[in-house]
Amino acid sequence: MPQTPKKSTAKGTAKREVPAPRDRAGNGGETHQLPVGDEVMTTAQGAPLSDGQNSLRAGDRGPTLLEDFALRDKIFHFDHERIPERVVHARGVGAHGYLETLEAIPELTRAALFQEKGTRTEAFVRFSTVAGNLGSADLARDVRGFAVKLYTSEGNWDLVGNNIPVFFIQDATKFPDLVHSVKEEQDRGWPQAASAHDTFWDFISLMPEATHMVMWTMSDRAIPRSLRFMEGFGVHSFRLVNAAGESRFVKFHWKPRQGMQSVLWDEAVKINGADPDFHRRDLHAAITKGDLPQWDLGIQVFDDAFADQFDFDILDPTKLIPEEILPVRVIARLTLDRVVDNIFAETEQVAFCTQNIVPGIDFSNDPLLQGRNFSYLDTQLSRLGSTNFTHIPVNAPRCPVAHFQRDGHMQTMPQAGRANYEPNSFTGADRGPRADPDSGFVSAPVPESGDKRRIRAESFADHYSQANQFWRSQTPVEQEHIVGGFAFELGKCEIEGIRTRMLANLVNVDPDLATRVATKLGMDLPEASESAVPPRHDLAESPALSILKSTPQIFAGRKIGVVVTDGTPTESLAGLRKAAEAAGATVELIGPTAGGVQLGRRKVPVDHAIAGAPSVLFDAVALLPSADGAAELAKRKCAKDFVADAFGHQKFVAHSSDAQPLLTAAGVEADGGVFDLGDRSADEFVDACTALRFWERDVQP
Ligand code: HDE
Repeated sequence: MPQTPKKSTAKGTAKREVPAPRDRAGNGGETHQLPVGDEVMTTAQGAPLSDGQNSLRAGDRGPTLLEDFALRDKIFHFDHERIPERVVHARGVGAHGYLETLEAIPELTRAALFQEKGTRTEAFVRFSTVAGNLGSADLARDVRGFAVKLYTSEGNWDLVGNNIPVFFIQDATKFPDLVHSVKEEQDRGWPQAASAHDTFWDFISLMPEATHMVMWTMSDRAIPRSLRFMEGFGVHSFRLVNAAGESRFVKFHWKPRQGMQSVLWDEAVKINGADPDFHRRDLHAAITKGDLPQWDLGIQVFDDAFADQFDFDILDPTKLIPEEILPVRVIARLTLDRVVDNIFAETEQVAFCTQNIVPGIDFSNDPLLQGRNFSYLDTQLSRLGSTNFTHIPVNAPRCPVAHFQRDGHMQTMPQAGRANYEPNSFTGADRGPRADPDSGFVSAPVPESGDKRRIRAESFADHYSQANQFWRSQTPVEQEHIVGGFAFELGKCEIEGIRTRMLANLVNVDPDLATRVATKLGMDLPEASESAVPPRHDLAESPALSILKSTPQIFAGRKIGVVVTDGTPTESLAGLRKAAEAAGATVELIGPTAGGVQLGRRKVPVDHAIAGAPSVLFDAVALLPSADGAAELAKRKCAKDFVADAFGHQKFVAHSSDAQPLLTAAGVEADGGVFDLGDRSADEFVDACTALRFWERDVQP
């Protein structure tokens, strides 16, 4: 039966407050924000609606009327809800925060945000995976984007970086080829969010300059445990310019104050199934509960003399400058303190552009950076559909904006005054703005000369030496993971010639690495491929390149999954919770079902049912079932997998003596990483967890 229109229950006569429009400088603009709460529903034009459930029709069962402007208004907007997703970095998560200057550096830069200690600059950050589509899973083996928009008092500065300090290619013209090769293959549409396929490794094996970067992407850096636990890098050399016009080169680093941590590949695969939103959920949870993620902003500053004597070309984005040679100086701290209200309006519409810099910061001649500067504006036009994307609140500068740019799609600033050009002879409000040689942006006066040619500098020719340095700087555990990464990915290549060619390149990186990958692939080791310059294997090791060597021992921000059942002793649970909280970690309860457990006389809610919460979602686990509960769980595959995986993934495991049947059913034999809480305290367990994994456990994947 059709519904007869009901009387609206909303307060139809409530007076609606109309917020102030955006001013000339781009500030305000709250008209963009629909009020939230007990408001009268309206059309996009603001007309109040009396019925949100039924369209307008002639008679109870008659045709819908063309004059139903409310239906048309709603469906029209819905039909156009989607915009093109980003061609790369489509899947991302954003958050608001601020950058606080810890050290003023006026001698290095005139950038307004670095003139005084304590200056706070509003920030928006978007983390992303590169290859996957918008709906792909978070734990893809991939580079993570680390894009930071800083709304400085002299314009927006976008530091559009990654969590890996080098890049695959040296010249922007190769970027479309690189991206085509890694994305789904055009004749079949797969794989999604994965580099483990023929076209990617075909391209990489033919482009030796990519070898250094794939050492990183096959390492644990490409499967971070949390976006909070990874570093960020500006990658290119930029310039800092001071008030006297003197400039120096600079590389930017983001160092997570939470330490670094990654997952194992087997965990990544399972997390993607159990919780494809693992990273975005983790970031959201940390910020909303006040465990605010922070990164130190560090700089490596150097002059031409350093650049000239350095072993590699500082303009080559496939190279880094080891921190042991040029230490990172911390100058500011980034804090993320607010999740977005609306994913589309903020995370999706945020438009990062590498050419967004401010007085005091400048570009270098890195050919990749120069190409990027050309590309990002373009992509925003095709994604956001208008040159006026700077009016969208997440993109709008927080400082005054004054220019003679006019009109275009979705112009939202009613620009006043008579003149829309300059020079003009008007005065006062009709005159409009003028450029100012003293306070305006001045490019660093770097002399340039040379013949116009399509050429790759000889100083860019060494593709293997830093790859070897990266390899030798890793711990044996990390080296084994790299071998596993290559073997998995190349094992997915159907064309044998591609595998062989890649192995031949790896011989140049390190014969031991190549041999181990070949063994895992069951292939013979080929001769080394031809190399433009002889690879060096004598560069000093750089501990900063290893996660395990350089990360602080810290368990704060991590999560312990605690298995409980009816009858779990409340004192052991309370003891564990106390120890975890003292370390800044969280405890989540996992019950046999989602319905909670009976502890004494209380029914206690749980966070997860064990069938839906595999141990890969936690950093360490504790098994505190009652004796009956353990016997029941020991019969269930999900519970046995929970324990066996935690052990196999080299996690710290705590258990009560009642839990023994479950450990036995899972095939776990106690070692130094397994804590019987009958013998050892919860504090000892949590203290051990600061090592994050019990790497001594010998587990064959
Ligand atoms: Fe990007 N890149 N990129 N890129 N990139 C984009 O811009 C491009 C490169 C990076 O969260 C696109 O808005 C070219 C290096 C991040 O919104 C596009 C080249 C680094 C993000 C684009 C590069 C990055 C992007 C796609 C080689 C690390 C996500 C959507 C010359 C230093 C930003 C968009 C966000 C996004 C082009 C290489 C980082 C198409 C042509 C090197 C973090 O414009």
